[in-house]
Amino acid sequence: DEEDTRMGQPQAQPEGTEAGKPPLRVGMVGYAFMGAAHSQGWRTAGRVFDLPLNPVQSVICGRDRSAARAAADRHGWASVETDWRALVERDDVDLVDICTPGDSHAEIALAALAAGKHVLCEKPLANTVAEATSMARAAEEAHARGQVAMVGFNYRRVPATALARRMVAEGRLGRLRHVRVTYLQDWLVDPEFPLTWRLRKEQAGSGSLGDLGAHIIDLAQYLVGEPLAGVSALTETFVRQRPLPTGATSGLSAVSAAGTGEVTVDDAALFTARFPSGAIASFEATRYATGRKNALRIELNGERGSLAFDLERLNELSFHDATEPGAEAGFRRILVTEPDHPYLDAWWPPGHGLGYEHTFVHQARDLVHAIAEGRRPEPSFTDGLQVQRVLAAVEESAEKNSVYTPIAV
Ligand code: SOE
Repeated sequence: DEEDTRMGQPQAQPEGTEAGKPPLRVGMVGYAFMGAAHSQGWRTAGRVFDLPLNPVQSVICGRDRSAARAAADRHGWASVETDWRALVERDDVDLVDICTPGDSHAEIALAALAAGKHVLCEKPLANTVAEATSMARAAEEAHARGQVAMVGFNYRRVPATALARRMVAEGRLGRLRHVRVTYLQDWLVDPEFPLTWRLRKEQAGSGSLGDLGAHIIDLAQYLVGEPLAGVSALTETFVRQRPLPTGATSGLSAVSAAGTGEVTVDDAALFTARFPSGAIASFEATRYATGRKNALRIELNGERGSLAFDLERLNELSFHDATEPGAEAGFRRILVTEPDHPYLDAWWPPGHGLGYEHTFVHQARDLVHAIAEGRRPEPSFTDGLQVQRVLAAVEESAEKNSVYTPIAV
């Protein structure tokens, strides 16, 4: 497909990223919900943070030209492609940002790495362990050539979760005993909600497990600082037939057409797990938790203290310091809005909180630094592969009536 560049409209340099800094020219594939979120990240990162490279929104790609054109205008992209292969081959693209459903991640990422591009890929990294393995291998080889490949587990970039990681690493909780994690949403409660791509195995890989479970697996492993050793799981699909959608998805949903189709993914996934150091964990991922909107909650209990986080109150972290005198100890709320908290020195005056979209700004910031410094990014494709192995072990355990399933290394 021919390129659709708006001539005579040079992209404005983001404020604070004065000319002179080398550009990082981004090509993004996909323009729906995640495309919009990543666009905000690229547009804002250089305005808020003093970055070593200047992100430039070069080109956005979508199969429907007029929809992609509209997304480009809305979200600030200079040009449009309708074939991702053309985007990947463009000389004015340094980084390919993959915001498509999971069934195209591997093909696009492998082509982008082969073309010498850096890559940011939405979660979960792939739909199968085999795909994720080839992506992680290609990323390692590309790293030796100076390329960087990151997977988009954006909840590591909430200031409160980054602070929690710092506190765990500093030993504030001591030896960990319990990790309790849930990710609860309710957008599938209505049985008339249409059969969008997130409900089809061939596109999404799995259901709540890959969509939400992947986030909490990554976050738990990141906070604890080690990979899971094994899982015992059960999964369930509550509504097996849903109305077929028509037209494009909007947000998470779409307009329903006549007829129904089969839901081929899990609606909910529950599992217990072990960490190698001895901590035990429980996980729950569902899109049927009536009244819970985006309730990613994690609690860590250690010998010296506990931490608790809830994404629905994302500017807060609860901390119980068990080394304090018993009569005064108790959970206290840390308002994670201060300049000495992760990411916050670049934002607003003290006390002014952040939201969901800022995680994508922080993600862009961290990726730009990794590229400029030639560092392996966190989370890398190898980290994404490890999460994929946990997802596969959960499915295997559930098929075998919850038998304990070690995570292959
Ligand atoms: C829908 O469940 C969804 O948008 C996920 O796809 C995202 O990964 C999560 O961050 C928010 O919820």
